[in-house]
Amino acid sequence: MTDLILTTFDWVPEMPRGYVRDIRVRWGLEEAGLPYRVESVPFRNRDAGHFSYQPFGQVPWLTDGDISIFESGAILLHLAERSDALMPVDPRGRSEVIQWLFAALNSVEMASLPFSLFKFTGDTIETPGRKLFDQFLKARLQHMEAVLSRREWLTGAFSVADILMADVLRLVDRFDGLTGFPACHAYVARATARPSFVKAYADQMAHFDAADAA
Ligand SMILES: N[C@@H](CCC(=O)N[C@@H](CS)C(=O)NCC(=O)O)C(=O)O
Repeated sequence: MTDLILTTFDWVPEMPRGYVRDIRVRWGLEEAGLPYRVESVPFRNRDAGHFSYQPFGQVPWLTDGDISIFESGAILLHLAERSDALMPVDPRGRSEVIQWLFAALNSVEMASLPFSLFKFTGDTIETPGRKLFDQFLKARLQHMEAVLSRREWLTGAFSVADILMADVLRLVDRFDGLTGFPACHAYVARATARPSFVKAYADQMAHFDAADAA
């Protein structure tokens, strides 16, 4: 029996499948070769037990023995402490990974979420607010385009920062938001071609397919 347990929903609608954030954790666990198992909580009826692990009633969370962690970024940092396949051990390398991990979540995902949510809901109504959100995202993508046109990975080697940045950009790409940003698009393609991502994606899809079949 392994100590690492990843918890995700038992079922989600078709639309988010392949993009539920447990994929970030699965991907990291696969890159690091750490053994783990997956447990489920109900998507429809979220009880107090669920909120005691994830105060927003969301997924994922990870338990490692008697430690329980929510927030995909925090979970990946926790795993990175256990494997240099996810973060180098030298102080400079570590701080580079940590800064890019926060950049993925706080500078890029923060700008991309409104765009993705509009796309998810199928809302196409042009409003001044919507235009502002689109411009905000484009500005962030322009800066990422400049960065990614000069390097293969965000830091010296593939790391948890790439898992987060690639996953954030992957959702933008799903809705054709990377048109005009070829380096960002190529980065997503490069990252998601990694065997660990391919397995993580297949496992998430199989998890939700199994729920349909049950
Ligand atoms: N910042 C959180 C976000 C978690 C999150 O948005 N989870 C989604 C699944 S991808 C969720 O649980 N959605 C259901 C809800 O918000 O009610 C993280 O990165 O872990």
